[in-house]
Amino acid sequence: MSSSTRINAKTQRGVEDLPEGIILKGIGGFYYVDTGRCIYECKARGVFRKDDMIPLPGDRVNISIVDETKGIGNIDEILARKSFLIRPNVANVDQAAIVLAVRAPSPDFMLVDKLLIAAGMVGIKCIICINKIDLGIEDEFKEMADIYRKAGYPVILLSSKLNAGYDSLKKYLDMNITVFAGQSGVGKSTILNSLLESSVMETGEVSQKLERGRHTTRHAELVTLKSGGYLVDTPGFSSFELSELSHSELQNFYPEFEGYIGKCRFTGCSHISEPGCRVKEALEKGLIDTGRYGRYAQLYDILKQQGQNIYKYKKKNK
Ligand SMILES: Nc1nc2c(ncn2[C@@H]2O[C@H](COP(=O)(O)OP(=O)(O)OP(=O)(O)O)[C@@H](O)[C@H]2O)c(=O)[nH]1
Ligand SMILES: [Mg+2]
Ligand SMILES: [Zn+2]
Repeated sequence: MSSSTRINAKTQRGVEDLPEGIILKGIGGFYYVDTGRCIYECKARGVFRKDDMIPLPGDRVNISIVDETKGIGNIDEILARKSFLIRPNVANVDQAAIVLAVRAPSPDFMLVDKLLIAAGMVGIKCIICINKIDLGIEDEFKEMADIYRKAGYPVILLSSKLNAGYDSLKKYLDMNITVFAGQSGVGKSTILNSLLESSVMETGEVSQKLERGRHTTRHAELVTLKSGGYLVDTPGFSSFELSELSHSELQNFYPEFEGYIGKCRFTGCSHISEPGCRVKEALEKGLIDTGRYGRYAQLYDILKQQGQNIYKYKKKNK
């Protein structure tokens, strides 16, 4: 940020205007707000506290400028949120890029499916990134891509080693806030660095070297793409549990079931063992991926059990 950009902002807008911006990150009570012309270090006024509203990265805000040359301001208003995520704690996320690797680590499809469901539950669209295609043979990663293409998700094949796929990925990122999620080591931070053409994110090689005795406080942070759009890196998951989802709702988060739901012989069909099930018919015809279906059935059982445990717990503690 140069002082000339700040002066520009001042002369073209006038200091009395309330410029609108987006919070990139918050650290120690300061929020860094990008107005498109420069980044202001802002404090949040007490007004949000009564509403229990804590400013989050991704929040659209109105600021007033305290010192134009130093780039200091105040957040006066948080504009209505479209959405907010708890992990990472970011507002207004448009989409999730769910990353898996062809190998190293070998793909955890259950984790991918759970992340797709979790994103679906908060109304965030998803794209699937299959990374490290340099480590696999074509048949292998095409098969992986098919699983998710068949389910209706856009799939992008990537490799940092081959510098492949980034142009296709960029088309999905403009003008959006995209969160990168997935297993540890699949290459999320490497992808962000390639997109940003710099080493902003810490990747596997670096972190291994610094592992011992290191304290990293991970703040969710929006990083800006030159073409517009913001990216959020997240630390990898080793496990991930779905909560607050009932077994009967699970079906709604499988886009490939959509055309069949409500058309089975039995109302309230679970698509597990009932006769006359349209989902199972589609599965037998090969229209629905067997692996995805198998994991649906597995998750259905888990959620049903979870629901029963909650019910028992509530009854006991009445
Ligand atoms: N062969 C190959 N290696 C890759 C590719 N992308 C990333 N890697 C390597 O995979 C390792 C992990 O990459 P990261 O970018 O740190 O993975 P991450 O998903 O951010 O991992 P966490 O931060 O732990 O969740 C590093 O050693 C990268 O160099 C790729 O396309 N091909
Ligand atoms: Mg990382
Ligand atoms: Zn059915």
